[in-house]
Amino acid sequence: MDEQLSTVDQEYLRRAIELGRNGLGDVSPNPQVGAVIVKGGELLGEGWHQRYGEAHAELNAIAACDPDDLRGATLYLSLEPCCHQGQQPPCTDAILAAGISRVVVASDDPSDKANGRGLGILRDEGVDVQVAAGDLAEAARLENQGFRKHARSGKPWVLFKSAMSLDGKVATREGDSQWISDASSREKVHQWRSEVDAVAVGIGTAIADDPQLTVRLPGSQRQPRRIVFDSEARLPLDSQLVEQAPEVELIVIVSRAAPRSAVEALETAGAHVLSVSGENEPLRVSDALAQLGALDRPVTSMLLEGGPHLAGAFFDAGEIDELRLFVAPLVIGGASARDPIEGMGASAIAEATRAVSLTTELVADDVLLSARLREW
Ligand code: AOF
Ligand code: ZN
Repeated sequence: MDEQLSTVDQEYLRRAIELGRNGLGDVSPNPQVGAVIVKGGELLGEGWHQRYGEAHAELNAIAACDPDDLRGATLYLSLEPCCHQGQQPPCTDAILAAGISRVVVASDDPSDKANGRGLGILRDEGVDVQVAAGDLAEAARLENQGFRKHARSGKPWVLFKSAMSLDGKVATREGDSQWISDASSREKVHQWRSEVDAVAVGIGTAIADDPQLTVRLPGSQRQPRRIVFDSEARLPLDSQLVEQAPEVELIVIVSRAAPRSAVEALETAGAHVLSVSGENEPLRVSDALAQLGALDRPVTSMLLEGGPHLAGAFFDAGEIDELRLFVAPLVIGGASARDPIEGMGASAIAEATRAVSLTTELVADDVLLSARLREW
């Protein structure tokens, strides 16, 4: 609950956050933003940022209103308005030109060009500006974790997903893992793939499963970029990942240990190869994430789909931001059967990473555990 904002304000702000969600998957690397305009208790118009490079939420909401009604209206925003000229004009100009007299904002924009500047401009021009705190602010921040981590660290936000048995195994001792989770759990994963910029696996998983890592849901068009962590450039040229590279972008992360001929063959087949450095795997993961975040079209969010070795390197690098674990009603056993996260891990429980939030959900016969390790 927010003490400062009235119940009515909170309701419209919640609506703005909800509208922002419509941009999920389409606005990246921009944030999801929703806007609601109200005057005298009457809803005048709504809008959201629909697609990267196109109009911002504020402009869409303003366009949905009769311009004559806007003077003295209140604008509710899930994210502070921009004040810079980018692909779009500054929203602060549009807000002032419309004569909007009050702006209520749910969350900050941590990028250098924003960071409270837009709110300062509006205040200087006499607009009454209020910023939410508490649950609503958190809900708005959670909507933009990829945008926020990328703005603050230059790296993509990482969601690690895995499916394990009741005894915490992701495969049998022979490496068989198809399928631990229920078909409806696997459909959820396709939904998550459609919501992130990229899907990543390690070379072990790429060779063992020959996955496509594409979204295969009815009506889905947008595909995440596919990333393989493959130090020695061993990804087979006849793998499904490489064969689809001309249609769906494939990025292969190699180290200096990769033979030049293998790198060239992957590039000729249409893959984009990034060479990372660092003396151990966690450092190479960090370098890879920094390079992915610095691309012309940056990767701001990533679904990490395994396997345990790569997940261990991400975890040791401190780069797993959220975990989603399906627990299936199976017991596999076996001392050599693998578990979701390897690497070095913590040496003492006091050093283990405690989740900042944990939720559970039943998906058919599986339990889905969602744990945030960090919030941005
Ligand atoms: C807003 N409202 O709906 C969005 C904002 O290149 P541009 O002009 O589209 O600017 C993109 C930046 O603007 C983006 O990185 C973020 O800081 C902010 N996004 N701001 O006021 C919006 N999408
Ligand atoms: Zn804007």
